[in-house]
Amino acid sequence: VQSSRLPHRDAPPQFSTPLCPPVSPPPGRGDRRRRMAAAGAATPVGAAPRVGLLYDDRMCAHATPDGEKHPENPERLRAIRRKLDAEGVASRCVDMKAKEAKEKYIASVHTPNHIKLIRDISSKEYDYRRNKTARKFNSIYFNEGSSESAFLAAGSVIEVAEKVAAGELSSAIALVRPPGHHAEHNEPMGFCLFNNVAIAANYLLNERPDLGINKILIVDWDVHHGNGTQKMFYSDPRVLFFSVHRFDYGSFYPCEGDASHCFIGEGAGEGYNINVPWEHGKCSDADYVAAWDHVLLPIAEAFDPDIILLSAGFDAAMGDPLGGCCITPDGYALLLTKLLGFAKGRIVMALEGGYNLKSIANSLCACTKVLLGDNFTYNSPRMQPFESTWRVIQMVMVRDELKAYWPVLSSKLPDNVPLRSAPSYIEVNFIFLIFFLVTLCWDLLG
Ligand code: X5A
Ligand code: ZN
Repeated sequence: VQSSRLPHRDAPPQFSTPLCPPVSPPPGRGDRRRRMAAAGAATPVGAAPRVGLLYDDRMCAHATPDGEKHPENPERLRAIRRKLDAEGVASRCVDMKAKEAKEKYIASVHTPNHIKLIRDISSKEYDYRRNKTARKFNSIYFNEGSSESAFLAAGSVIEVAEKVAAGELSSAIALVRPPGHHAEHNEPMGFCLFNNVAIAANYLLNERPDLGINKILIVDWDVHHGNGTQKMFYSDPRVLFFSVHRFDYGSFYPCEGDASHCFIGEGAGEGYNINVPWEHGKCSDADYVAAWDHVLLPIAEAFDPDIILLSAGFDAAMGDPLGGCCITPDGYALLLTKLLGFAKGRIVMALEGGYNLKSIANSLCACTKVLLGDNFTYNSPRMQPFESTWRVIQMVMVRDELKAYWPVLSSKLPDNVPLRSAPSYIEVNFIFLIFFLVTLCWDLLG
């Protein structure tokens, strides 16, 4: 059982969890806290954090054209909003409304053609070829509401990021859809039309030098790889992109090799792209906490970001129909708590995926309470990280290719960690494979 106290007021959240013996905490975290107070953090000592909560019904307009069932549907936003209202947390936040993104801000990330397509796709003239156009892309639908929703989603993340960067809010949550992290320079993809988080990051860095944001950490905990975001900042050392996702040796969506740990950035951005690719599903709080304690947090400490943008998909949550992982609401709360020790707690959460209405509502509620500074106790369900997680963490990235950039990663991993073997469905598949080969031989011989 670990008690995580109010990150804004008390000591920083504990660095480790009993799930997974950590590397020794990097030095100077106490100092950071003091530096933070001295530098005038957004939240004065003792004051309640101001948490922005952006919800806007207009982002429910994007829906499948003929009401076909789809996991990425408007009920997602409504389910979250209902839960936050019912728990009394919405009223404790600063209410924010969506704003359409200006095209010039989107243009830093997407091509003129892409922007024109998303602008025009909902117009009357497009009525007869909207579905045909959608089919040209990978996992995309459009309706008459898509344009407005897409511009609002991008504009909303800009809006909250600006307020957090300016210190008007301590942190913020943008409940946006369509999601963004799969959207590429010149194409919508994977339920995403504009790359909302990439657009906001670009806005802070290039349009608002007055806000003093020079280094941005993007954490993408959506169960899918943030392929679009990775590409946008691949050679940019001002943005450290960290994505943890199912990879399954390249067979998990978006099924591209660039989700592997080998992709560490290029040119000036070399070392500033970090992928933690799971080998299979069923990953739990323990696996994510291990990735946090041994990879993300030491690097975040060294990078020392001015703000954190969180691509907050909740499709790695327990019960998600697409993700097949099992992070609990408390697990998300713990992961978020651990991030609050950086960037003076300036965190902007932007919704990405997450398709089980109950899971996303509960998870977001737990996260909102963390940002509001509520105490919570992480009751370890006594789960252990997978052996594969340990492999991914050490072999992977870090210990070899990345440690040239992040010397902090050279510290030795503990060798006495209790681990569990791969989930049973992998063994079951293996048995089927043997069975298939035996019958095949049987057929060939007989
Ligand atoms: C944002 C997100 C998932 C796309 C899956 C397509 N997209 N099969 O979670
Ligand atoms: Zn996803």
